[in-house]
Amino acid sequence: MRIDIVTIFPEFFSVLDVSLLGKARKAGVIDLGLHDLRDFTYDRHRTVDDTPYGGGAGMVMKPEPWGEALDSILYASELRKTEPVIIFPSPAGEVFTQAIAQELATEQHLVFGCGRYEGIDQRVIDYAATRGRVRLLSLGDYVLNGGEVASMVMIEAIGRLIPGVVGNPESLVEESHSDGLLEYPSYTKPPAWRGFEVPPILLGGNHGAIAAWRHEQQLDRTRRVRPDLLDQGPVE
Ligand code: 6GU
Repeated sequence: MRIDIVTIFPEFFSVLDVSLLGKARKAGVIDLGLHDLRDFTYDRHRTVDDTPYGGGAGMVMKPEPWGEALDSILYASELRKTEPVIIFPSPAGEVFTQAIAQELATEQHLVFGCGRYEGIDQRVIDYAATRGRVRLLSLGDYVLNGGEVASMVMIEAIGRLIPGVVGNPESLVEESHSDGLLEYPSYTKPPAWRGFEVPPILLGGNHGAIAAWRHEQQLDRTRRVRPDLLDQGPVE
C-alpha cells in the first residue's frame, strides 16, 4: 500500500519508523511519502494560511499550496493507475471505526491531508473529490489541534490490518471491535500473583468451556462499559 501524507509538521511522523509499522515499511508492505505543505509555497514566509472570508476567529489554510501538493502526489498515482482515497482528518467528519479501517486496508493508495488552524479552504476538499474518493474522518467527539495525530492513529489502525504487517493473523480475529464486542480479559503465568488468581476455568484445558467463559466475559464487559455497541453491531 502507498500512503502519502501532506502536513506542515513532517517531523511528527518519525514515529512511523518504529515498531510494527516500521517493519512493514522496511519489508516494503507500506510505502510512505511525506510531503511538507510549505514546499508548495513561493513566498519568502512560506505562508500556508490566511484570514477567513466572512470573519471569525483563527486562520484558514490557503487552497493554492494544497492544490499543488495534491497534484504532485496524484500525478504519480495516475502513472500507477491506482485510484486514491483522499482522507482529511476532521472533527467534522464521520467517526473512524474498525469497519472503516478494514475497508481502507484493502486500498492501494491512501492520501492523508493534515489540516491545522481552523481548517482547510473547502474548495480543496471539493477539488480533491474530482481526483479521488474523499473521506472526512474524525476520531471521536473531542478536538485536536490538527490532523497529524489523527492521521497517525488511522495509519496504525489500517496498517496493522494489511496482510504481512501483524505477525499472527489470528490476533486480529480475537481482538476488541472485530466482532462488535470488547475483548475478554487475558492472563499469563504465574497462576497466583500478589493474591490475585487466574480464573480456574482457564487452567482446566476444557476448550469449549473456556470459549463460552470468554464470550460471557465479552458480553459482560460490553454491557457494562459500551452498551451502545450492543444496540447496533453484529453480536453472537
Ligand atoms: Cl480527525 N481532527 C481534529 N483536528 N480533531 C479531532 C479529530 C480529527 N478527531 C477528533 N478530534
